[in-house]
Amino acid sequence: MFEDRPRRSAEVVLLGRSNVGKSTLMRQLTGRSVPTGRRPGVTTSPTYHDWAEIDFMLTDLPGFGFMAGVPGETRERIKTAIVRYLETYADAILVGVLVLDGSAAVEIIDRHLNSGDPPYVLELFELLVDLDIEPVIAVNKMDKVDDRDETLDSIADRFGYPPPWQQWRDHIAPVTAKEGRIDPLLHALYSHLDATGHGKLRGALPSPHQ
Ligand SMILES: Nc1nc2c(ncn2[C@@H]2O[C@H](COP(=O)(O)OP(=O)(O)OP(=O)(O)O)[C@@H](O)[C@H]2O)c(=O)[nH]1
Ligand SMILES: [Mg+2]
Repeated sequence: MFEDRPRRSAEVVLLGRSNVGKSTLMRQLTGRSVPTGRRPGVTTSPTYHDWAEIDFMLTDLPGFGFMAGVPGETRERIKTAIVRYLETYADAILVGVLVLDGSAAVEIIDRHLNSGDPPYVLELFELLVDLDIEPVIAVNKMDKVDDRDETLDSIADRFGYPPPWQQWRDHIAPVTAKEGRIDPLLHALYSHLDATGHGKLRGALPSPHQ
């Protein structure tokens, strides 16, 4: 399934439910055009964005969760593929960016928790931690969120980071990918690249505006 993965030893992956804005974020991070808003769930393999001149790539993993018209069996296959991908390439993956839709995430997580069904984003988050992949929760679509701090505190809490969320800026990054407002994510990525001895890879990513 992953035969076309470029042989790179440093990688950042984007993962998250379908339609949260992973591909939009990818476009902002690479400056390249990436198809967005496509019919979800059709592609079950990752999209790689490789920087030819350096040993680094950014990977857009398939979206998971409910997708209109996609059978449960396909959704299960995608989940399994994501887990296998992370396990197989954990040594190369420096950061796992878990992308959430800030206007919907708390409700979705709580609905699952209340029905006794572990939310898949929390399971994935724990898998990243177990595999020693630094997790960054990119809370996207902040343009649609009115109660910013309350929402971010709730998200922090659900992922086990005691509020206030501002204490966890290396792990919680509010963004509006559609408008190119991604500085908090860039700062979080930079700090993890630096901490893992890959500070030179900063140059592959855009510069923050401030
Ligand atoms: N309001 C708002 N909409 C956004 C933002 N970022 C992305 N979107 C929209 O969300 C929709 C889905 O974006 P994609 O980037 O295709 O989402 P995805 O996570 O790649 O979806 P899959 O490929 O299906 O997993 C598109 O209509 C985007 O324009 C944002 O910051 N704010
Ligand atoms: Mg996409």
